[in-house]
Amino acid sequence: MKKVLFTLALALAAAGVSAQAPGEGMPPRGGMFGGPPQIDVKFDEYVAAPDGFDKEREGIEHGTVQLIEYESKSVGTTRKANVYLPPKYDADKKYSVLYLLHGIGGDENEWMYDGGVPNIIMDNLYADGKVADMIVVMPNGRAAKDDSRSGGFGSFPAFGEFDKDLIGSLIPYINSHFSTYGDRMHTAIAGLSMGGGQSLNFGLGNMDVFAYVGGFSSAPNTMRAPQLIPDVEKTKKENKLLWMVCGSADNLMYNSAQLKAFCDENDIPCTLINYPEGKHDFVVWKYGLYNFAQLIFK
Ligand code: FER
Repeated sequence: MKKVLFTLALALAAAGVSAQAPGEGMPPRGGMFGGPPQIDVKFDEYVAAPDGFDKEREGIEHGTVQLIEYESKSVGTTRKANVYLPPKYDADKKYSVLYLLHGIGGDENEWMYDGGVPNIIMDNLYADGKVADMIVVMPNGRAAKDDSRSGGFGSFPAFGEFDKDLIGSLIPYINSHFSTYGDRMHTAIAGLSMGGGQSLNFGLGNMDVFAYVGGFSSAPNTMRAPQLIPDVEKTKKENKLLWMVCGSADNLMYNSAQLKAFCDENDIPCTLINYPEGKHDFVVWKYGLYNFAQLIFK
C-alpha cells in the first residue's frame, strides 16, 4: 500500500500538483517531495542507536498492547487506537502519555504491525532504566468517517482535522480509562511523516496540552515556522522539548530544516538530527522513537 501511495505522491509531485492547498502554511518546495534543504541549517550530532535496541530481548519484562475504542465527538464515529502499557503497569501508579502518530499510508496499526516495533523498543528501554514511566498511544490520525488506509492523499484534510478528535475525545478517554497524570508536563506527541507534521502543528499549537514534541521525517503538512511559533517567548517558556530527525536521503528534509533554522535564529532550543543515508522508512522512525522516548518526562 505504501508503495502505491508513494507512486501516487511521486506522480503528483512530478506534475506539480500539491496535496495541500497552497497558502501560508505550506513551505516552498524545491523538487519532488519538497526538495532538498534550500537553507543552511546546523544539524545536531547523530549518535547511532546501540545494536539490538529494536530486537526482542529475552529475560526482560514485556509490556502489553491493547486495541481500544472511543467515541469521537468531532468525527461522530467510534474510533480505534493501540495502547502500549509498560511492564508491570500498575493502576495505583501514575503514568505519562506519549501519543505516537502514523504516516499517510498508515493507521492505528502502522507503528505496531508495519515495522515500528514500538513495544520492543520501549520494553528494552524500560529494562535498561532509560525511560520515565509512560503509556504509548497509537491512534488513527485520519479524522474522518472513513479512516481506512485507502484514503491516500484524498485524506489529507482529515489529517489536519485530527487535533479536535485527539484533544476533544481521545485524550479525555485515555485519561479516564488509564492511570495518567494528564497534564501537559506528562503528555508528549510525536509521529512519522504526516504524523510528524501533525505532531509539530498540534504540539506547538497546543502547548497547554503537550510540553514535548517530536517530528520524524515530517511531511509537507508541517506548517511554516512563523506559524508554528507565532510567539517566540511563549514557546521558549512552555515547550520542554522540540526534537526532530530526518534521513539525509529523504527529500522531505526541508519541512524539518525550516523549523530548525527559525529556532536557531530565535534561540529556541530545538534538535534536528540528519540520519546518515536515512530514507523515508522505519530505520529512521525507530531511531526517532528510541531517542525521543528517553528525553521526555524528565
Ligand atoms: C508529500 C510527500 C509525502 C506529502 C505528504 C507525504 C502531501 C507524506 C508521507 C507519509 O506520511 O509517509 O508531498 O504531501
